[in-house]
Amino acid sequence: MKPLTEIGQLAEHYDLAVVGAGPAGLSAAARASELGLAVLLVDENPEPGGQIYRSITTTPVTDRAVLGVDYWRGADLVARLKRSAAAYAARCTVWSIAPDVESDGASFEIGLSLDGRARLITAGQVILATGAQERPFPIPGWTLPGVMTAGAAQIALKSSAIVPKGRTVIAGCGPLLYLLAGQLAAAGAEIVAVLDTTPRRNWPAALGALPDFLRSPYLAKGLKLMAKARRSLRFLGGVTSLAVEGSGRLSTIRFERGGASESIACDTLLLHQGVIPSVNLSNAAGCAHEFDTVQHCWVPQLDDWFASSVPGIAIAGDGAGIGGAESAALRGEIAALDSARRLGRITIAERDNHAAPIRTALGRTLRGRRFLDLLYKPATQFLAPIVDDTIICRCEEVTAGQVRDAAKRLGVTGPNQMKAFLRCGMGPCQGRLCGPTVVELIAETRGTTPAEVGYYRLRPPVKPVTLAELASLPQSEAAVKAVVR
Ligand SMILES: Cc1cc2nc3c(=O)[nH]c(=O)nc-3n(C[C@H](O)[C@@H](O)[C@H](O)COP(=O)(O)OP(=O)(O)OC[C@H]3O[C@@H](n4cnc5c(N)ncnc54)[C@H](O)[C@@H]3O)c2cc1C
Repeated sequence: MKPLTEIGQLAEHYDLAVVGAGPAGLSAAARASELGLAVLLVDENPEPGGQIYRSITTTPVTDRAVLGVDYWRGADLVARLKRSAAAYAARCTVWSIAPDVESDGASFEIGLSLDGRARLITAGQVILATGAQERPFPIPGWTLPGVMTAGAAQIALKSSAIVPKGRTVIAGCGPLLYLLAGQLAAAGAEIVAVLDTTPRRNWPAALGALPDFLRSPYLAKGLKLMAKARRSLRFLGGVTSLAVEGSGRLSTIRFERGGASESIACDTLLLHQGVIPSVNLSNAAGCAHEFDTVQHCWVPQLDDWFASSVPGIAIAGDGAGIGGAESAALRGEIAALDSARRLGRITIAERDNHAAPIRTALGRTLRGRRFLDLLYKPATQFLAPIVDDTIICRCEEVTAGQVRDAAKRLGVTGPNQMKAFLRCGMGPCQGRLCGPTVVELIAETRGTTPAEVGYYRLRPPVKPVTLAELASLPQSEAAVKAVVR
């Protein structure tokens, strides 16, 4: 591996640029490099590992039992990258991907930012391995200090061995809820309750997918995780509403279950409602997306090789649809094989031969996933918050009531038009936090589906980049066009 610490060290051109150094990106970069491609792997984090293996090379959490065996498996992926010849730029953010006008569409122009300096480079192929984000979970009062996402608490734990302060409540649903609760408790957090919002009515739909789940690797892992968490923590199921109370900061979480109202005094509330693919970069790069009704989220349209609708851009890992870390790594390898084939480095037959055993393993890792997706589909009232005052766009402070009003009274039919009326999706996060909720609220108000409503049309830069950085870009014709675009 060739570590790059300054933007000037990047080459002008790579055969393949891989965005994201989680399991998908690490595997894709290593495999492509092993096949002889000139590879650049970039990630905005200081260390490789992505979400699951975050800080694997530097974490101060040395007790292996705290983060669990799955976490430490990431070391093998990083070691494979280190053995490869791939270039790796940490703390490097990709803010744009567009066809390179000077190469007549034969390569992509990629906008990068590292240490306050921007740069445009080109790459013949691109693999987006940008992973997942937690599903937005707006409830009344969720913007008060003391409330954060469970994933954010996990980031603090993995990267800095920090656990939440005081009496801590975790609320939400999804398989990761058990993992996160278990990890934080093992690390010494005082978890006073886990409020499970999994809708009981999901069970009939999920039961149809149970046979595959019973034959899947998820079963043993999931049961072990649940048994451990339930044995040591106070789980309250059937929670149907949540609201944060406190003056200037969280002091109480109020919730309903079984038709009765209850409350718990706490210092920290961690929210988690599953994860969804991060689609901002793929969306801004022009890749077509569709609404997956089982995972209930937007996913890119891909072929069997994870190639998107934009020739030359593939999307691997959880960014292609939630499948977990093992499947992310396998999907990264398959996408890398196809990139090598597209660049003419291997034949179709070689690609197919290399991919066959990986596909078998991929089928095994994904078996049982459908059961989890159906069981942990969030309740409607958490997807489209009922209480009108609930802030859904934190950047622009737009409420659920404002979106409903615009959809009903002003006849706004889609999220792009909603931007013009309310500015939701126009702040620094560029819709990452409000997008899914805005779509749900419009669909609910207009009596239609998220698929009908559509999603934000995003534009580069997809991540904040300063004007000074843009202004300092070399003034080639392509650079001027990149800024003007
Ligand atoms: C907060 C959180 C915590 C999770 N924890 C776990 C866990 O403990 N166990 C588990 O099984 N699953 C976990 N998951 C699910 C999960 O993401 C894994 O299935 C796995 O990490 C997916 O791998 P990936 O390679 O697809 O993406 P990721 O591991 O998410 O890696 C994506 C990488 O892309 C980088 N990136 C994204 N956009 C850009 C950009 N524009 N420029 C530069 N870099 C960029 C990110 O910094 C990140 O490192 C978690 C998900 C989230 C959101």
